[in-house]
Amino acid sequence: MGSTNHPSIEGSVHGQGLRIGIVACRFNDFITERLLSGAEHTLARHGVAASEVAVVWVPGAFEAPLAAQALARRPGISAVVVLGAVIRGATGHYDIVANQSAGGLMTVQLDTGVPVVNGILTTDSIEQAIERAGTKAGNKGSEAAVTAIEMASLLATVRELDIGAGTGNGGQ
Ligand code: INI
Repeated sequence: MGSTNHPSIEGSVHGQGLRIGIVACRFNDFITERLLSGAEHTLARHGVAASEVAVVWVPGAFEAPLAAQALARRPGISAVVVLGAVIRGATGHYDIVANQSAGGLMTVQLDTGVPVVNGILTTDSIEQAIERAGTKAGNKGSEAAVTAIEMASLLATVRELDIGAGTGNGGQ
């Protein structure tokens, strides 16, 4: 992308050598089991070894940020994928659960510097959740897995970039 003579960087989708943590929510597990299956298959297809994937189950989306933080703090973790389903029709506190979990995940990735991919579905109905869990709207677990690989790759590349040194910012 771009036409000027400077490095233009995108992450790759090659997952060899990456170590991925997955947080899966038991709430609405009819949906989240399918998201997990999509994520696991996609990681494998992109070269992530099964031995380098750890799946951690939590009760619901509200608990996901804390588990994601614990995984992200483990040395060697390349990225964390979070899979859940918050369905408006099924809950009175939909907005709280959906917003707090998303905000918490963002905080974790910014605090730790480890990509945390939000694969928590937020839908108005169970039907919409099913559509996004391996039927007509694809599988958001698979998409989250690819995003995790891309962001892990991107950050590794950016951290190795040979720019900034000697420009007065200490190469930070
Ligand atoms: N958790 C979800 O992951 N999805 C939901 O749709 C949901 N609903 O419907 O309330 C939900 N609630 C549980 C919540 O995540 C916590 O586990 C609970 O509040 C205990 O902290």
